[in-house]
Amino acid sequence: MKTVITYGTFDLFHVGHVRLLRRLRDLGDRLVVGCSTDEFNASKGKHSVMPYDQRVEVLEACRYVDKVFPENSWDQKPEDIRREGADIFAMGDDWVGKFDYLEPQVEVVYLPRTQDISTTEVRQLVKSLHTEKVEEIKSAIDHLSSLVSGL
Ligand code: C2G
Repeated sequence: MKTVITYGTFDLFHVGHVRLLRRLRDLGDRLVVGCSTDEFNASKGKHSVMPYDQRVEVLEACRYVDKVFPENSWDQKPEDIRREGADIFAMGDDWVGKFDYLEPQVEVVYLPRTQDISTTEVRQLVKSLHTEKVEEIKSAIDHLSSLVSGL
């Protein structure tokens, strides 16, 4: 039984997350995921749209994921690896080199990220759609008030 361990925020779960988790699961027999808590993200200056409980619920519903546990700090990884009996530590390659210090306790692997999709891009898209909608409403109100003032 080969255990793979990974970490992430997994906010606004998207196809990039799915493809990474599938490839990670294919590296072993069991995939365990450390999900960053809202408090830990706040300490990183990061604020996710989905609260921790919902991000965990989504991860647990993903068939590639066998277990989810909270990530509260940067330095808990060696203890997590020991507790879970992890054989492989793996992340997307935006973290390349950052976790090499975990060898030789565990094999460290970085996988190519999925291009052209990220939580940041999804947030920006939603924001631009929102702004667009607000502009539309504003011009409708302006049009209406000009009609009313012309009566
Ligand atoms: N990812 C990917 N392709 C994307 C977007 C993300 O493969 N298009 C991968 C990232 O490389 C990461 C994982 O999905 O391995 C989760 O990404 P985030 O939720 O952005 O994780 P992050 O906030 O970077 O947290 O202790 C480490 C941190 O918890 C990492």
